[in-house]
Amino acid sequence: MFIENVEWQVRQQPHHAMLAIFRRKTRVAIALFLVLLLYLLVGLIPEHNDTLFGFTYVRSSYDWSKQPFHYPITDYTPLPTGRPLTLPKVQYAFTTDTSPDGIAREEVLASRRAEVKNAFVKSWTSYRNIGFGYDELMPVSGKGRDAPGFGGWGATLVDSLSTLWIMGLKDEFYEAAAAAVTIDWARTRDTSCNFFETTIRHLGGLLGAYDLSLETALLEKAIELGDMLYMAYDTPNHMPPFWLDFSDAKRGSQVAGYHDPSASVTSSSLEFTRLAQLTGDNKYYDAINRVTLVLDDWQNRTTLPGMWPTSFDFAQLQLDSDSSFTLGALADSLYEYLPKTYAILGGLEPVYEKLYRGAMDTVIKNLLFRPNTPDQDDILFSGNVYVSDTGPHLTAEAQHLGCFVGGMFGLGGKLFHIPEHLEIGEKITRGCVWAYDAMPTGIMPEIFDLLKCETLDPCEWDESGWQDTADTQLKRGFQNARDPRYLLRPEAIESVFLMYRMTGNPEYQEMAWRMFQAIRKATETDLAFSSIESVRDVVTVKSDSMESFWLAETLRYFYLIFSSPDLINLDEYVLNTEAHPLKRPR
Ligand code: DMJ
Repeated sequence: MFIENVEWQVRQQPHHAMLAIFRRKTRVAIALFLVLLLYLLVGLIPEHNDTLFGFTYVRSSYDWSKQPFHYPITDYTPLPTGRPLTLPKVQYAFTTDTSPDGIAREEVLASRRAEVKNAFVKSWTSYRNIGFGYDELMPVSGKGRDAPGFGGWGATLVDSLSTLWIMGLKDEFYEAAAAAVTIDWARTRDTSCNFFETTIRHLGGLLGAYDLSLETALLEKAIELGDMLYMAYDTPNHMPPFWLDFSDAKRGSQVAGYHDPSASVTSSSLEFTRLAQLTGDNKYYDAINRVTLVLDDWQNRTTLPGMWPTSFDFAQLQLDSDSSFTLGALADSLYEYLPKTYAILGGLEPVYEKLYRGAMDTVIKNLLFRPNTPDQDDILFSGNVYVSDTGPHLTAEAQHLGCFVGGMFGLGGKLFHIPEHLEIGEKITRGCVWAYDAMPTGIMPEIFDLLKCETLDPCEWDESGWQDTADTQLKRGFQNARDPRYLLRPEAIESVFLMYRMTGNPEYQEMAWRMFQAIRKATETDLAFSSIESVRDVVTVKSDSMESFWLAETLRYFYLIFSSPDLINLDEYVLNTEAHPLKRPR
């Protein structure tokens, strides 16, 4: 049997071998077929797609992360390490009032919240139906338009994401997010983009929406954009320009500007720090840290030590001849980002406290003024200083853009234990509300001049001085309303909201309600809300413009002030200058 079997095996061997070869070939053929099938299937999917958490995420057609710097950086400064410090609480310790009065109050707030939400839904729905994908809706003519320097990437779409989430409009949020994660940053008619605006609105918008929803595709889209914006630092001295020119960035021929607004080239620290924290990639932090080192180096070498001039010569990295100083237009968020960057770094980088304290000491001594008013109102404004050979000269000009200063002083006061700053912040915030109440529409003008007291203390009303110099159609104390427009800006309600959250004083909610009703009445159109030509005319002329910050900031702050203090708790989030909530480290 054994022998027979051996024989049989011997006889069968060629046949077995052939069968084995045949089986192997079949297996190889099947494997090849499967590989081919997979290849064909993958080929059917557009090259750069990825499906993440239900979104069809589409990669941009140009990958900036693959492009090496022409001015390479070898030693990245890493994010500060260690346990985040336990920083002082920013928010007032609110308690829930379950008494009948407390319940009645909650009903009032709920109805105000609903009215703000209605205004948002009206604006969003018109944008969605008419302007979707454009940067902005034109709220009178009912068209979409792209804004110069905004790339046509849908500024309103991206800027609105976190408000949609906060207001609980989840279906709308997911629809908008699904569109946002398909944006192709390489598809634009523009040859360059505004580095500052794209950072605060688009990058801030995506990061804020990610921090709220944790949808990974939003972070992926933010990283793509972050990699593009990071190219702005590929200049000979690694200082960013105002415009990120795409061809120059690819060619390696970028240089920073000789006379750029100081805020534009310094206000990326929050967004880039958050990006570094979320990705673990220190290159983003290194970039903004280089700018911070320059701020530190320059702070006490300017003509108004403590502050930085309104324009920067980053090309030659030298303090230029500009001797004008303001917390308003062109410079604003440079200062705003000092305490905020301190907070997002968990207090682990002390330079931001040092810069803030140094700057605000100078502001208090030189820029703040008390307006001369018949009622001796206990309010303050921040003006502009020009330094000549004879020293600093203060102009008592107030700007709507400068109304964020109240909130900034409050935040600095809380984070750095400076009670005087919280008081100053309250007075500045009340100043802006006073200016709202002073106008026939109930809205503060874009820019105006005031009669001022000599010091920050109350002073006697000077009727004849005012009569001689002022436009006497205006409320006493105003010299003029040099730029009488209202552009749907947020800064006044921003500070009112922050003050409410920091002090717990419900008076701020009443101020906010007055402001909201005035703005709604003066700016509403059939489709949405529009900038107006003059806050002095009760019958308003609409200028057919609705910038994305109306949905991102103005309405968000109005909504939040009437909401539970736990919604975007300021001890958990820090808001970028476009009001996008970024998670603070614990
Ligand atoms: C917004 O884009 C930001 O708040 C920025 O810091 C200043 N300008 C507008 C709002 O007025």
